[in-house]
Amino acid sequence: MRSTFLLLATVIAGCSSARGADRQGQAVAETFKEPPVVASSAGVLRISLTPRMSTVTVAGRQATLMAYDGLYAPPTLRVRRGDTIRLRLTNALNEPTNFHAHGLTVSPRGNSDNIFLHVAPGQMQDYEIRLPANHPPGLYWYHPHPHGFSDEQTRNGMSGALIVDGLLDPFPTLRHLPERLLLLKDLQIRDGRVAITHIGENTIRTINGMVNPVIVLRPGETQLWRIGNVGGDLYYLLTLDGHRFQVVARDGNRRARLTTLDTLRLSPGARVEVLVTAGSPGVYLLRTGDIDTGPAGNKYKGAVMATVRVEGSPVSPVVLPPALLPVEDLRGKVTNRRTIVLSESNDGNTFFIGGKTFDMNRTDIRVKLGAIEEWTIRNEADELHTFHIHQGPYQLIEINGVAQPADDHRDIVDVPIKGEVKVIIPFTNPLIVGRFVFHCHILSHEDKGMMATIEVTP
Ligand SMILES: [Cu+2]
Repeated sequence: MRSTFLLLATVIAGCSSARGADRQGQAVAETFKEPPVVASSAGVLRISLTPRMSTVTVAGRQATLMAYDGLYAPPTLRVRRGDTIRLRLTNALNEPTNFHAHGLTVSPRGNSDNIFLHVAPGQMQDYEIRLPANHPPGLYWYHPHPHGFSDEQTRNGMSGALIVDGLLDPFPTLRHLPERLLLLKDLQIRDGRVAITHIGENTIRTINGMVNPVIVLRPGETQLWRIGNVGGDLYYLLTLDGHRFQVVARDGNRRARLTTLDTLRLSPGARVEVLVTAGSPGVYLLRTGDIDTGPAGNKYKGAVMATVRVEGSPVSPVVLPPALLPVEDLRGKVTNRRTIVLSESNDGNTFFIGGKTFDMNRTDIRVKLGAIEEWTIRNEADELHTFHIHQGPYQLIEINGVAQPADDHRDIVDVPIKGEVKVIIPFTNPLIVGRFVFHCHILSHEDKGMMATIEVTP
């Protein structure tokens, strides 16, 4: 019990003060920093990752957890369009793992972004993931995807960023803006390990592995913040006191225009890239709000995520472009329609798509390359689920019958309780021929069955 109270005290101290006098360690109120970067060179990104049990310090507490190379915030992979990622994954865990590049439009076959490939304990696997020359630039991420282990490994901290460079390149006034990466990850520590605990209680929420880091901007300065929810199961509802966000991209896909929002909602797995323009000198808190995912879901309290200090000499404002670049509208191009039903057992322990739990040997949907399909995703449960499909984004066209603006594509959407969304998925890129999956990105749901297979044939 005592350790639980100490943990709470640590978190509260971290939340209440930017420079917080934390008795237990230095993780609270650190100066903002980002994970190490491994960038491509001459078109190739080479990296080795070794997931293993590691003892790390998070929020001033030691925890023994599964981590890539002992890092709770593992390297950011930074590539350009057309590059190849050559990854050597050495599994030093005592359970299977693998590597998934979330959101990338790349091949699902062989040793590319193939989640059916499992790497057994003690085994090594070389991956080769080729990005097409026209791949959308933006924030993607990587995490393990072996069915039954995805949630646990991701919640332990096995997730990092994958940035395809060039998001702001077409816009002369924006392309040299300073940028920051904010990876949101939650942790529940019990007895020095990551607990499989009820979401909410004793949850430590981190940015790049830090609790309440201090981010400094100059008055009037505009920065590009790339924000990703790379945890397993939690939602974030971000606000920054006295400021608004101008959304450039969602899930690594640039929008047709900047949209100003007070609140950024990040479902598990979602990313958003925003411009933040600092106001007058002062201290402002970046907060996440209270979340309620429904009667059969979870409720958890908000928290302070970071402290933003605006100080120093003012910067003259950036001229924002009136529009970004056009985004393809897939409405009117649909070749086929389907309905996908998400549901769960009454005890909340088994999760279904189309009434079935996941079977990697069963092919649930077959699609011919070239198809553009409209899927109605219906949620019959008493809690939120999300819809994510591998090998590329889709266009969201309706939420509960309400038409949505055709100004972005994305790869994560919430499906309302007892409600539905309509999306249009293009199966048009020859690269995605093969078998892959779609699933709820609340990873505990995915591991308990809410995933299905799809095969795109030539
Ligand atoms: Cu779900």
